[in-house]
Amino acid sequence: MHNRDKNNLKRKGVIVAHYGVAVEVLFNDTGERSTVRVKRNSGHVVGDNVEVKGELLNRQRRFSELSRMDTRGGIHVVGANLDVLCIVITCEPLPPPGFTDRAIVASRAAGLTPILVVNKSDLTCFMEYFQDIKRSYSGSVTIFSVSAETGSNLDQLKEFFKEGHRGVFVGPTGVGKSSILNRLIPHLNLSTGEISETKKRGRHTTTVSTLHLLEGGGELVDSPGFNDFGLVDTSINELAAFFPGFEKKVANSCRFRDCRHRDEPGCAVTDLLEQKQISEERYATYLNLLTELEMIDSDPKYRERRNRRKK
Ligand SMILES: Nc1nc2c(ncn2[C@@H]2O[C@H](COP(=O)(O)OP(=O)(O)OP(=O)(O)O)[C@@H](O)[C@H]2O)c(=O)[nH]1
Ligand SMILES: [Mg+2]
Repeated sequence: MHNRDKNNLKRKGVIVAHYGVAVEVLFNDTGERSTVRVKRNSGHVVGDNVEVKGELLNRQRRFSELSRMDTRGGIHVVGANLDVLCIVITCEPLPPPGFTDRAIVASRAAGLTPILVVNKSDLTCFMEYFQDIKRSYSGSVTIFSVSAETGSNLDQLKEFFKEGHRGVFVGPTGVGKSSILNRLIPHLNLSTGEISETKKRGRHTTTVSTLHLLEGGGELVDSPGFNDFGLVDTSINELAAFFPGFEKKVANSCRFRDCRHRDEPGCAVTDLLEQKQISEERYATYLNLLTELEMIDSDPKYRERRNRRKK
């Protein structure tokens, strides 16, 4: 297409990479890509549908948005127009305590389906770890056990996505998010990093989010690793309903309708704890999340944001 035509045409596309002051747009009509300048902190994210005319870029309304809060209270939009959150975890490096539960709750609150992708099945630490994960999460979310190293079970992931899902890989640095994508998409060649021998942690190899099309159908976003998954758009009432393992028990099972499952009498969740159907560690995560959400709820800035979004 000639440049003159390009400048006059309004073209629709999707943001596939974000480089701070520029975004890469994949156009729907021709499959071409081009870089368009944006203001720093313009609010655009990977997955945003846009209309481009010359150097002007208009963002379209999002049908979904997944946000998280970092430990300093900063809010980050992980991606737009996603329907699946792929939580990538492994036994080396282990995710921080509570990471998986936080990610599942955030995903459900944003209307995304969470899936667990447990990577590095070739490692000796894997089997025991995977049994633990299955004990905690089977029945709540779909779990894939994969290895980017050997390629094991990656066809199951492809099969899942070919229905046309758009997912984002999230997880701590070094779990193998980019390595899995490299295996799923031949010739992709994303940079992958070494894990430091002393700290058993990755080194933040991926620095920007990028969206990739899977050959058989579906789309996946690779994102930079992070450890902190503070909830932003979840209400206190939603927390227990979305917390993995509580799902069936919470609806109408407690004596009090407004039970927060802390120390109220006749609580179905503390029953679960006594019956050892939920671990002390995961219940502690629930209580931490509850306290965090109660604090957020008393902060007018966040309350206003959440009320705006629920409209
Ligand atoms: N043994 C084994 N190593 C793996 C596997 N997948 C990834 N790795 C290794 O783990 C290290 C980190 O992989 P990356 O793909 O860079 O991890 P990442 O999650 O993208 O990390 P960030 O981009 O920093 O968030 C690399 O040395 C990979 O070779 C796996 O299935 N088995
Ligand atoms: Mg990476």
